[in-house]
Amino acid sequence: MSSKVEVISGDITKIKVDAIVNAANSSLMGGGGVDGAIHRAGGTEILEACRKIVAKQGSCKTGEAVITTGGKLPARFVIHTVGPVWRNGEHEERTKLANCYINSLQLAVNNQCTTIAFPNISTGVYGFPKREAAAIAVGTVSNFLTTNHQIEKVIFVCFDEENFEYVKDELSKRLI
Ligand code: AR6
Repeated sequence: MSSKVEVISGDITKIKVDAIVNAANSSLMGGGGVDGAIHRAGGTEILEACRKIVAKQGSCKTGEAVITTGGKLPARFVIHTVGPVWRNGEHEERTKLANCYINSLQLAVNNQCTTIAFPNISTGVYGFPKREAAAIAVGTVSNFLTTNHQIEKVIFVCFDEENFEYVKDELSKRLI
């Protein structure tokens, strides 16, 4: 699996993959952080698609994921997932964060994607401790790739140095 997963520093809106993942909120109506950046760069088509999804199925629950067009982004699709707000670690935050990665990957597979990029879900305003989030992200993606062979490339796109170092550490542990 090692060569299939990489970590880079950068802005996820610039990445040309089949799908980029958005750290959204359950309203799917946009927000700050990476969510704001994706909607700004991708244009109104993404929000329109989100509105249709909400009209049909209601809001997106924590740990779940939905897919829309990538609009003007280089990525074909945006997968919107809702990470958990960190409270004290006793509200199933870890399981819910892992579900974000699993459900996003499964949705990518269902839509014939082979390449996908993730931001560090929940580690911004949602306050999930970054080191632990990195371990969950890398562990969950690695497990998924052992049983699914359609995904050829997973890129962790880290906006801040701390997340980059933690994800890099977690990946290097798995290369030994
Ligand atoms: N590319 C990649 N990563 C980014 C970018 C970018 N352009 N911009 C920020 N990040 P956050 P959350 C990183 O707060 O914690 C929104 O308002 C950032 O450094 O975007 O899941 C939503 O609408 C951090 O490591 O998402 C929700 O209400 C990571 O993205 C809420 O924030 C996640 O930070 C979700 O909170």
